[in-house]
Amino acid sequence: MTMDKATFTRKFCDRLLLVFGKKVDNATPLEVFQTVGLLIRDILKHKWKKTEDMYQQSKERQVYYFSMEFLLGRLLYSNLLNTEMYDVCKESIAEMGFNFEEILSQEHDPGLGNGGLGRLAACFLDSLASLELPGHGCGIRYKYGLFQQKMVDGYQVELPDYWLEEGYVWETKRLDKTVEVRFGGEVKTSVENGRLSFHHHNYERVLAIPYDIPIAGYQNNTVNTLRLWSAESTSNDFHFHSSDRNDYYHYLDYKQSVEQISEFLYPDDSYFEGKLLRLKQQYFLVSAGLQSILRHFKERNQQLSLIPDRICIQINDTHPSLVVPELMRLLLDEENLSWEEAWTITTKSVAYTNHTTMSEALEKWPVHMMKSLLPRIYMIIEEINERFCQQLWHDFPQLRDQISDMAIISFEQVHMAHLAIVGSSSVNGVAKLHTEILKKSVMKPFYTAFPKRFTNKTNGISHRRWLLSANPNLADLISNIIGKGWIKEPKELIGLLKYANDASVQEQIAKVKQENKTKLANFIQEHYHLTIDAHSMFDVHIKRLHGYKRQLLNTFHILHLYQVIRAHPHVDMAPRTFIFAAKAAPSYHFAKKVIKLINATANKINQDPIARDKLKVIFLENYNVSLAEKIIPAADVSEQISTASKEASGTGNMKLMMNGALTLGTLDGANVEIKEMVGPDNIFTFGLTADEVLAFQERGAYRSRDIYNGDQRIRTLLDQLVHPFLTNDDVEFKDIYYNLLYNNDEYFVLKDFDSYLEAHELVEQAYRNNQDWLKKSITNIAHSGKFSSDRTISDYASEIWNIHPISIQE
Ligand code: 26Q
Repeated sequence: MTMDKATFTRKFCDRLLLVFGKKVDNATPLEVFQTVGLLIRDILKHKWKKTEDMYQQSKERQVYYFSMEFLLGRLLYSNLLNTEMYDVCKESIAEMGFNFEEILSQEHDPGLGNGGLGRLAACFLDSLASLELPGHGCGIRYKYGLFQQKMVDGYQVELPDYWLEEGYVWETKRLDKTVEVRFGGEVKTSVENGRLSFHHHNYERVLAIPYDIPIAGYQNNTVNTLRLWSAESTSNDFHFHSSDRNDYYHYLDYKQSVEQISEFLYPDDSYFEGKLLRLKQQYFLVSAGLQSILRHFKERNQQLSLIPDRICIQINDTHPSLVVPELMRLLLDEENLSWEEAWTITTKSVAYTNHTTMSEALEKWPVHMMKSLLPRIYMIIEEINERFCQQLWHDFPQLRDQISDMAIISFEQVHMAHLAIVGSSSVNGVAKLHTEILKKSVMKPFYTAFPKRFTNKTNGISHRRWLLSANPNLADLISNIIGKGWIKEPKELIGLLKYANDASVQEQIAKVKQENKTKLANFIQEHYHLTIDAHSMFDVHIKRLHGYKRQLLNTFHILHLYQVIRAHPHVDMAPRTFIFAAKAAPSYHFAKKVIKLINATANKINQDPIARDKLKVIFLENYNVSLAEKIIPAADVSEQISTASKEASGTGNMKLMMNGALTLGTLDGANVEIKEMVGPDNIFTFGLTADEVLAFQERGAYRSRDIYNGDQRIRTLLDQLVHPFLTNDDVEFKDIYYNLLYNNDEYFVLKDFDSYLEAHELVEQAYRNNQDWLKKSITNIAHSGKFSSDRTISDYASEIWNIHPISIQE
């Protein structure tokens, strides 16, 4: 159903009057945005219902993607493209005298994720719908998203992100789909008809209310659902008519404790800390999601043994791994199946994606916490563990020594990764190298026992969001050169390859890049009052702030360049602008110091006339999807410099490559596969390999102090940290200094420094050869089709989920 402009404008005016009591001439941009949102939602509603009906009737398998995070980004632009309403709406809005970009920017970017893992979930939903695949998202409707970051005097300050303040135009509350989730209490057993049964008493009741968000496919009729659960209280358990006036206060306490569950998203500092509220969130998601799936399933089918034929549950990291015991509980206690039947159904239905090999980030919950919060679930985990250890003992004599390493419960902790591996039929890593590390080291004994369970699914990104929507000028140019086929078949981007040397194409690509850079420079001028040279090389490092991502290494390189310029003010170098954006977890002290260091470096360099036309450094605050959409199209160089073996995949690397930036990176995560695709001439790699890093760690053979002692450049840099150079004191950065020298530089910053410098020199040389650079840039874009999440989702669909497209008729 498409609409012409006159109809759209008429409907718009009617709605505006109906909802806000306003005429066009005095409507605010926010009201205009909301009115357009409502109209587009209406268009989606028809297809949404059709899709739901078709799925309801279908006997095809459907996937449910369980994730604690969905980092959607703004939806209006993509929904306009998907419904083919973009041109009509844009023109109508302009004719009514509004600025279209300003209207789009009214949408509060929903920050329901930390970074890669959450954004991956959002890209997956986009691809599922665009490929007409039956896939549903299942998550939490946090009242507060990831904090908003403000810079105050160069320090990160966190502010709450109340993203629902103006309402969320895309969601629909589904009170009729409410379920109940139970916490705490005790479990009693009895024998009924010769069968042991379990009764949960004195638990706390929490209502889970779903809010559904439509996920529209690109120019097709599929509209899938992302269901986000909100925790609410029930007043049914309270006897307000009793004379005990404390009842009311008890009720308020209870209400508060319940609503806390979906209050906020936990920031990730890649260091696991068992917080009770986080465990509550995880069980809340899992229990609500599974109950709703089962209820829906039972409306269509009687035979529970069909569950694995109809349903697949993919868990995004271990965060939702309680699906294993919760599905067991529902099948055993509510549906009265035998353990064996329930176990077969569960393991056939669940699949697990791992996103990290760093042991400090692995989830291990204290037994006492699990036992008191989820007594029945804990009993089931104990039983799963018991049977699993027995199985190892009997079936895998070669692993007998390792049973205690593989157990789900050990040292009074529940190992969620072990639970997830044991309880699922598929375990996958997110890039080839990462999967190999899982198989060779982190999960080795499990791989020995269940080799077929392990596969790789290299991550991908939605080329529709990250190229078509984020960089419309480049998208148009590409379509002019190779046609529009790439939008549905991203592999067709390879058609650009034959133009890599074409002077006219190079010129047009350069022009688009320059426009994007100028646009970003204007944004920086307007918001930061900093003038940057739009013709300088834009070197960008944008991702969460973490030690292993090594924003520190980048900063050291910048400080080193500054040192060179001070020593040789007339040195010949390509002008460069270094752009950072990153949030640090509020309690991650080291990461926050690195932010301060970047800002102090920027301050020093940007103010120094000696560096004026060679170097600029800027830290853009509040990194989120919308900011990424501004930066990525303007990037020349993509910094992907994690300590090899630590970055499971990375997806920013793919977004930047797709927008024509060249990667400067370590052989880590998906960088390895980017190199495989583009070839060594079109990427700059440096540093220790993953094997070398792992060997150093195993043998304890690295000594950062030796490097400090042996390298004058490094000594200068580090000593500056503990002298009044960047700031007026000598203590601000002492923690960084100590971390590198006394904590032995956990992430090999000093070790890779020299090699990083050399790589930067190659980047600079290449950049100075404009034509050659453009050829490399085009080559990168041409090969980026492989990193579309359409490819990733097709791989999951055929190799893990066994799901097929369901075409929705209009
Ligand atoms: C866990 C427990 C308690 C509180 C928070 C968390 C938590 C939350 C988020 C732990 C981890 C995360 C997010 C991890 C993440 O984003 N990982 C990234 O996933 C990407 C998609 O696969 C990869 O590309 C990145 O390499 C990986 O770092």
